[in-house]
Amino acid sequence: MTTVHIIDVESGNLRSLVNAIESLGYKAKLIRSADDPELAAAEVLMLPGVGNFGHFVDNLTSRKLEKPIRDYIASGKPIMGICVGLQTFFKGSEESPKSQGLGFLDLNLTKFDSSNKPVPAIGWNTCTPQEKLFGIDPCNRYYFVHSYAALLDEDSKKALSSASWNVAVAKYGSEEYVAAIAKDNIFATQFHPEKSGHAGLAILKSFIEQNHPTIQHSAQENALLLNDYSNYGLSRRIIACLDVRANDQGDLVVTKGDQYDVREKEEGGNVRNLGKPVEMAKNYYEQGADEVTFLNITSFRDCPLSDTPMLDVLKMAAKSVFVPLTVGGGIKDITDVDGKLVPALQVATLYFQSGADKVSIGTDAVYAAEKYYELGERGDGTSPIETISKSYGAQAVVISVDPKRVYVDGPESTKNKTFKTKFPNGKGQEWCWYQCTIKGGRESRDIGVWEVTRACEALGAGEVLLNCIDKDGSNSGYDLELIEHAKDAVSIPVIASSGAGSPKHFEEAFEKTRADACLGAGMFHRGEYTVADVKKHLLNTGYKVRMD
Ligand code: 1PR
Repeated sequence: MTTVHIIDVESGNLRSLVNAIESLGYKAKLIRSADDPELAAAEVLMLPGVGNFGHFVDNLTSRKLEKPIRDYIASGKPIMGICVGLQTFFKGSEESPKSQGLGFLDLNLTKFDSSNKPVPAIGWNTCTPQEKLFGIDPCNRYYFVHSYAALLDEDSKKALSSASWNVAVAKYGSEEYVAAIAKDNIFATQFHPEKSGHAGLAILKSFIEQNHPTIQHSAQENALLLNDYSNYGLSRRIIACLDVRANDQGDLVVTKGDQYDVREKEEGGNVRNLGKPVEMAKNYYEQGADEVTFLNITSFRDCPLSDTPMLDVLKMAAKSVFVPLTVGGGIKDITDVDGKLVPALQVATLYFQSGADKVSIGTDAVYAAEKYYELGERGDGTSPIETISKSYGAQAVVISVDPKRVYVDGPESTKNKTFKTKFPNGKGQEWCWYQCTIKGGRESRDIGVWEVTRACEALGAGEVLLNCIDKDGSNSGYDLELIEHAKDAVSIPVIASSGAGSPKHFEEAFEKTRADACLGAGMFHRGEYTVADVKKHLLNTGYKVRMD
């Protein structure tokens, strides 16, 4: 059995890559030091990196790994870089001007232009190789998360081509950049194949087996799947969400509420049990979900770290789900059984090490926003949003808001931002705002979605999961006015949630709002529609969604 060796300089969570390699039937082993005798003996080497360019390349130098890596490359054996691993093959990066890359490509990395699009670039994009390249397929989507890239113009394209590099080119907004490169025994991708579903796994397999399959598509497939570069080139995401809690028998189950009430209406009022979390996550991945989100909905109860069942759920799910995983509920400072305080950053770290790509913060996001305004629109560096974002980057921090619509006579009736709705209430009130709640809707606070999302963006959140208690479980479609209200408030991506009951509702949200992603729960859990049904509907109505 082939063993793949992976350079680990603790610059990120490598569990997903190890899981992906093992799922393909190979062995994976981490190499942490230059003294490891396995490094010289390795037959296939991977160089994965996330985060800061300087931190990564400096670590390679300080751990004396640079020379053995160069020797390995000189031996002609295959090496693959991933994300910052790809960037390491370049000369340097604007991100860390004092640090030097390996310099195999005579080009520097620069930051994407953020004046006309969101940076970091997060999501599913396409890319096109010049020649056959380990099965990279322009009709497939691959998962990217980065702010810096090897941007291309006519001169740099010519230079790379005359140096015999096979380049796969991607486009984000109007900027073209290197999505993958190959020459001799070096191959590298800016995207994460281990998070790019079956399409990504196929690339890993082709690289390990060193083959370059031929890609062929019918004209009809090309018409449906090739990127039209709307939405900056990123496909609209469809997310499956699993609300998880223990039922009355103590089993961990996926449940689903109506306006957050998860108990059956008939006598006895048991917690609704819709299935097993890991099994359902795997099903949604196989159906083509672009992301899977787990929410521990009883996290408002104090739960010691040693007894956090979601860690095991995540570890298990990450073995068979190769798209980004988000986990929420209980990302906060915790007092453990021995009375020791465990900071939210440490809680989040455990989730990242278990396979999460993002953590989602609910109750503490509202507290952080309240404090932000008390301090005169600034943070004090202590909130979970700030500490986690600082360590893992904004793309790893989602805030999950649970608002309800409140009607008022006019903007002067509340300190919170209002707007005039197209749907006045029974009393004829035309103005409304969205009041945020905490602890799973159990307590309302005097702060709105507008205020919370803006504060959290300023504190370092990278995305908003926008629930709506009024719409939750209603199957009546998303609250479109709420989505636009949130999009007006922030520039980070907004995930529309609550109310999806049919594929048409997803289409409606993408057509009538600027939602970056749409999340569904009940309609998938009850088997009314699959994620694939939604994707097919969107594809047939002109949305270039990811098909895997
Ligand atoms: O406050 O940081 O510990 O996080 C708790 C998390 O748990 C929050 O993200 C909060 O939204 C979530 N939560 C708490 N109680 C409930 C509940 O339902 N009783 N679920 C809950 C939130 C809403 C969505 C749902 C959509 C789509 N559920 O997750 O999936 O509304 O549903 P639909 O498509 O069926 O309409 P913290």
